[in-house]
Amino acid sequence: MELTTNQHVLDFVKKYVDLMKPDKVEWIDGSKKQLNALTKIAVSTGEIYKCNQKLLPGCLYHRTAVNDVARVEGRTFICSREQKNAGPTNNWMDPKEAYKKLDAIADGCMKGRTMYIIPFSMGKIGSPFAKYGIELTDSIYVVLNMAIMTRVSAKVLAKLKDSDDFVRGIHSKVTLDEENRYICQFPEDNTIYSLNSGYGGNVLLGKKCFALRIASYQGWKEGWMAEHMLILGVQKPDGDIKYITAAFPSACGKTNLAMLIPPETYTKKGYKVFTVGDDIAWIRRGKGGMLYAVNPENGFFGVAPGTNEKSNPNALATTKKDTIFTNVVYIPSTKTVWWEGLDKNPPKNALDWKGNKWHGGMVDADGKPVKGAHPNSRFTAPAKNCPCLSSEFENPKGVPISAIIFGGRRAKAAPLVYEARDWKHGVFVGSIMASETTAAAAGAVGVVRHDPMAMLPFCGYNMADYFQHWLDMGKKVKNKPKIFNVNWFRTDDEGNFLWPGFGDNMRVLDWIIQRCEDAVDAVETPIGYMPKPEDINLEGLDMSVEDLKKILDCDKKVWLAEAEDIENYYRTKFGDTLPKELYAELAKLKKNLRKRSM
Ligand code: GTP
Ligand code: SPV
Ligand code: MN
Repeated sequence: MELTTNQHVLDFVKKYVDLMKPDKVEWIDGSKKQLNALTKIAVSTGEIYKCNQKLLPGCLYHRTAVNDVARVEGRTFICSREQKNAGPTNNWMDPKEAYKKLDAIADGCMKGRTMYIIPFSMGKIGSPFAKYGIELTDSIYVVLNMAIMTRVSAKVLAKLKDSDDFVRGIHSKVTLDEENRYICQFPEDNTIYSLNSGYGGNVLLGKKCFALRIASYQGWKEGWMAEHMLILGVQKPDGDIKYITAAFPSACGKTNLAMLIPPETYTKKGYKVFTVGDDIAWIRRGKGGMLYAVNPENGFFGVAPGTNEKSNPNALATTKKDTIFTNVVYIPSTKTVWWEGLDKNPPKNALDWKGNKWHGGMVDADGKPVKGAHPNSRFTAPAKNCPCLSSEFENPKGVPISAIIFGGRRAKAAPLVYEARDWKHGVFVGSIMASETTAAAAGAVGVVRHDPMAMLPFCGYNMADYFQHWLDMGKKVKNKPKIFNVNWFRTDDEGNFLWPGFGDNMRVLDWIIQRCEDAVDAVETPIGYMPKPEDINLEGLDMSVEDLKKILDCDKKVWLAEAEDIENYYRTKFGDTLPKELYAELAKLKKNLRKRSM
């Protein structure tokens, strides 16, 4: 039954029913009863396996197609009317051509299938931050994931009333043909069109496509920001909570930092960390001349490999019920799951992420280890399962931000932490972010590339305008967050990490908070303010101040080469379109690096 009389919604649905020609149409109200019935169907067709309901109540298992395991940046397009509005860092297609191409692929693609109509909200329904969407899909897996990751409910349609202000999401698996896979965003039409994929970021349209690509465009037009950032709160022994957001590229540690458990030297003093979000932050100006952030999502779509009782016990606990596991190892005898880095007891008789027989210690014909879980295998878990979920998670006004952190995966160059001198310099620091690529996107892994603000794959408009928007926001905000850069991934020449990371990142957050409170001094270096090594708390850690100094360095030769690379990046990518302030910051960096006294 139709859940609305909104003519815009009905027209939208009709248009794609006529095109895609499903046998059946089903409106999703998000009720447990309906989701259970859909799960039953998906189990009967083998799309989904039910896990052991005693050990993992409500948990499900799914494998995607082997050629469909990550975001596909090469096939992701911003279809703005003018190419210059997609900018130099995005793939662009003319919207008319794009619709024509996609409609041709989609023609009749749902014959023999059911179209599910999912009304969903990004952000708490009815809150000032909330934005609504309708996703059409032929995948039960998508329906079940959206019901965890977003707020799926008929209430969305009630709130929408007869308004046209909703994002239109169109998805079909079609035939999962890689050659015809397209993830297209039409920012001027509030529309997302995704064909021939069944993998997370390509098909859970509320996430990257809407909450970042479309929302970043909306934020630019409406004076707010949509960022690829986690949000966490650090509660100090006196009870005061400081909120921090952090932008790291995909698979570079957001979920881990957001759910961090502080080392004992902190917990015994009474420090606690609370999670508001692990991937996306929508940021607006608010009370007290500050920036406020909300997490528009309702769940976590986290990287499974490496998640364990030691690295991230909170994430692990979050996945113990009502969770969907994708592309991890499945153990038929116990109906449980496993992934590399979960524990030291890999199963003896299991199925790998491709569905092939697999056992721990398996090697291929060349003697190389065969992984059981895909490196980008994921869990989809409800936020409310998270033991350290912030009490402010649903606060419609968001949380006030004291600090913004940028960071990437850099084996060399970038120090453990440094602070920008001011907002403008901070925007520069974000704009020069570079990071090694990961398995979260199809393509080579471990290649350093520029990824400004961790938004390279997610900015829905011209990145030069995005930089200007950042600069403009700074001008409008009185009590601006301080901006920092971190790097947990420095290695020695053998490739070993030089910083313990994970929970011990609290030691860096501690310094950051002290800087926000003017409670600690810093050393001025050519790239910004750095901690005095003795100001990073190393208590309980097997690390000397000498070791720490190795990752709290600013090697001028390395940074001069870095500056050349930034100059080249700026000039060849952006040329004259780049805000002049950023060229001025680059000139300042070069000048500082040539100064003897610094
Ligand atoms: P997306 O969901 O793709 O946006 O990823 P994310 O940024 O949330 O990354 P996540 O926290 O899932 O971490 C990705 C990988 O980085 C995992 O394999 C972690 O084990 C590893 N990792 C996270 N934090 C640290 C750290 O502090 N040090 C080291 N060495 N590895 C880390
Ligand atoms: C990322 O790649 O940054 C993710 C996973 O968070 S996906 O939803 O696939 O984009
Ligand atoms: Mn992400």
